Amino acid sequence: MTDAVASAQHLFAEQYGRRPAGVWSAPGRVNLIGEHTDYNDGFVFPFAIDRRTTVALGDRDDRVVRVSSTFSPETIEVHLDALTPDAVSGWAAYPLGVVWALGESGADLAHVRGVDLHIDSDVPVGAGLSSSAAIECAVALALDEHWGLGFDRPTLAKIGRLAENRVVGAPTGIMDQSASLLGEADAAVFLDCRSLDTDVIPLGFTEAGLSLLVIDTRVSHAHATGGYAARRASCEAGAAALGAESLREVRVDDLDRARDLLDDETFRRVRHVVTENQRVLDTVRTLREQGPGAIGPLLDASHVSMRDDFEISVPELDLAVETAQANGAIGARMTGGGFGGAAIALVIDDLVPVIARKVVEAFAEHGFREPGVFTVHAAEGARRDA
Ligand code: GAF
Repeated sequence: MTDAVASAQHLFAEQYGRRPAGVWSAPGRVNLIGEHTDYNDGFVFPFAIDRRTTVALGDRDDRVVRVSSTFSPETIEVHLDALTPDAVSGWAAYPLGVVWALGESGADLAHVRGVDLHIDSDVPVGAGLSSSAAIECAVALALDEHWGLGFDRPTLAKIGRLAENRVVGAPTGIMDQSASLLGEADAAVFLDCRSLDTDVIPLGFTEAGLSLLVIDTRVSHAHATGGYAARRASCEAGAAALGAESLREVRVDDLDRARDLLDDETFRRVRHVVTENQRVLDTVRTLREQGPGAIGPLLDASHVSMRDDFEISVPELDLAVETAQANGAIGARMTGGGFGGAAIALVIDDLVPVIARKVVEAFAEHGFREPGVFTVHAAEGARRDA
């Protein structure tokens, strides 16, 4: 039994005074490339990471669901018959939103008994590594198996997204939940967000002597407000102005025509998404044909596109990327929704300590908060642990 499982069982017993019936877990994710393409029906290439959220679950005799966690002192409870999208807020919107979304997606919850849930996590919150999807997917898999609902993983990913869109209120796409549920060790999930076809592709980082460094800027972001929704709205407006159902239908060759039809800002938003989709395809092909050491320029170009065209970077992310590149990273880019969160750098193993130190020094010189710098490995997706 791993420490995380023993700890989840212990914390559940402390909270609820009995042993849990089971423990499930789901990982956070790093997106290797393909940013803000998921809600445009495009391509993404994320992987599940070795940072996980655990959910310990115990049965109840009534129809109440209680949730507690190590990141908040409060225990929230709601009756299954009273669960609506407006009935919950704060961190509990993630787990209880999933309970609502299961029912909304066709699960017959009229006869299930309530549960107690205790949630623990080592996915950093606000770092752009999708701690939210990790909670949603761990809870979705736990309840699906415990209640015998029989949903498959792609449907559970949609259920997690529905909770996030309708209960948390963030208009996000399907990428994070797909990575958390479908990820495999040492591989990334190439996902077509229109067909939802997936291909799990070995990354080969370890064999190539490469490490993936995460630089958490500690600039926190939230996707329920502000820039994320504005970017999504620009993409939808751009697609409509071009007569396309989604930006997935727009090709790099169409961009000259798009420039004449769109205002400058909308054009740049569209150009990011269209070129990013192509970069995902190029990354997958390059990885397969030449190995991970050859994908660096695509990662670098992705960052420039997010910085200049999509305008979702912040000075801390740019500094992290530039410092990693200047000190020998193979490629670097911000990852996730932007406006804060983390950058990633693909780095030769021997250079990890050097680049980590240089980034910390550069942040200090600029008067920025000290970043968190650590390596991650591609790990298995959501699972039952005990
Ligand atoms: C966030 C969202 F949750 C994802 O759906 C995706 O849009 C990402 O930002 C940007 O690529 O993580």
